[in-house]
Amino acid sequence: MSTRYEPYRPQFHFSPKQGWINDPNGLIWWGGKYHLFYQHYPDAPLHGPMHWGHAVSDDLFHWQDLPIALAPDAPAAPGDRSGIFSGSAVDDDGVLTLIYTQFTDTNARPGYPPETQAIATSRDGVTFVKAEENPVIGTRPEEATSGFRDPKVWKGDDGLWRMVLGSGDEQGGKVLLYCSPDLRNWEYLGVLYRGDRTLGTMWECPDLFPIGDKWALIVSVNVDGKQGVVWFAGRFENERFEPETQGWCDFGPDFYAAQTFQDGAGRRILIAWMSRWGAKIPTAADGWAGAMTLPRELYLDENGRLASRPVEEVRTLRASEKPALELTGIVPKEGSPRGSGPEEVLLELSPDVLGDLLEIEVEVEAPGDRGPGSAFGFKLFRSSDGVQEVEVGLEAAPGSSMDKGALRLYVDRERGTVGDGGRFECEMASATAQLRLFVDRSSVEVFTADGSVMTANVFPRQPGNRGVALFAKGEPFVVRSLRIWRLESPLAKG
Ligand code: DQQ
Repeated sequence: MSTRYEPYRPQFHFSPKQGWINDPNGLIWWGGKYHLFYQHYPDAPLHGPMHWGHAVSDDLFHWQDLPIALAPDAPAAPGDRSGIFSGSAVDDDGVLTLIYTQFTDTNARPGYPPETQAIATSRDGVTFVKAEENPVIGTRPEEATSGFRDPKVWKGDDGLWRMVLGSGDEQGGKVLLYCSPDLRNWEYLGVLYRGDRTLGTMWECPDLFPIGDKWALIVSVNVDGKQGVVWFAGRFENERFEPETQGWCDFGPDFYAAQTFQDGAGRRILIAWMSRWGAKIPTAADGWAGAMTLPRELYLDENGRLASRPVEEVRTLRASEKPALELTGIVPKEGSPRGSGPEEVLLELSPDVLGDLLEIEVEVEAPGDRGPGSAFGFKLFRSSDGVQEVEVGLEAAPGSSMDKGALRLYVDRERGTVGDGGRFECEMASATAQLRLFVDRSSVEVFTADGSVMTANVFPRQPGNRGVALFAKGEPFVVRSLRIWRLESPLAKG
């Protein structure tokens, strides 16, 4: 770790010491440890010839860097961008096996297929050897015109390996399905599931997994400038997937290329790249770019929707069991303004007291009809004069009430970041809003009690912009409880 002060360096999110990272790859619980591989270009904070970086952890928060697991072959010509694209990991009878897309830069290597599937193996979980049989899938099916990448592999109940691959054509995204007895000989079983143009024409990083009594499929989509991860939950029968419900895995701007795995305790855990293509990345000036989201545990809610909550281990980051701040029953003053009354800052918290790594838990009620412009929430990354800040709030559409389900969660970072601005929203489903916010040096993740999430990077304009304030405007909200914990940095502990 550089000894230089890096104001944006995430403390409890994984980030590279130097160079670029994007998609998480090869997530697996293996040899008694969590393994995180990731798309990596070690030489500069930009997407160059891709490698797989590698780190391990006992608890999903304290990561130990290991040597690069997979590196591109020697360049065939100057500027050759060929490299190792995304993929997954399995335990093949004690052999840790990585399955990835070999991306070939056809300018440097004319005549080669641009994307083939390959494998590499390791017995010690540190050193990997590319298989002699590569590529294990050398040609794409004719119907897959827009891409052929990002293999996710698992073992079926019948003992055969299955692989999903991302693809598409001008009509929409597609997920292709393959089957193999030995990870080396693959049979194409056809299109598992396809979408229409409303979700883009190329689906990246597909993942299909059982959850509850259903199967879920997630895909990363890029449509009209919006990038994100869509989930479908439904049935997987006769090598085809039939969705019953559908939604977004995260409503924030910085969440892409998610991958899941099942850990030793049987949990289905998801990690995503906490950024997106084309993002403004001010940390590049410090020589690094990109971070991973908090690990999230997935579950199906009572309506058959795929929902997320932070993994339990996040609680071990709390600096003390008792919150640094605990308030209950903040009720509005008699005669609080109705309708679009002025904004009131209810509480101003100094970073000198709270520090800059926070978990905030709040339970709010919005009784009765809401006036227009009513909102409640937090101002984060706030400058001492309150001019620069990021708002995380709950707002009500006119005439709505919480039990009509018309409250909206929003993150507005327009005035608080040197990165990309923007305002992002998600509808709340529950009658009483419970939120859990995690604030790291350059991100905020908001989890709702009904399983939605919003993830946003924030690169504060000044390093000292770390204030937190509670605000309300318009129709009164009742704060049933507010608890704030200081979090300890896993980096400080090494
Ligand atoms: N990132 C990888 C691809 C994948 C894309 C390249 C998604 O394998 O499709 O770095 O972010």
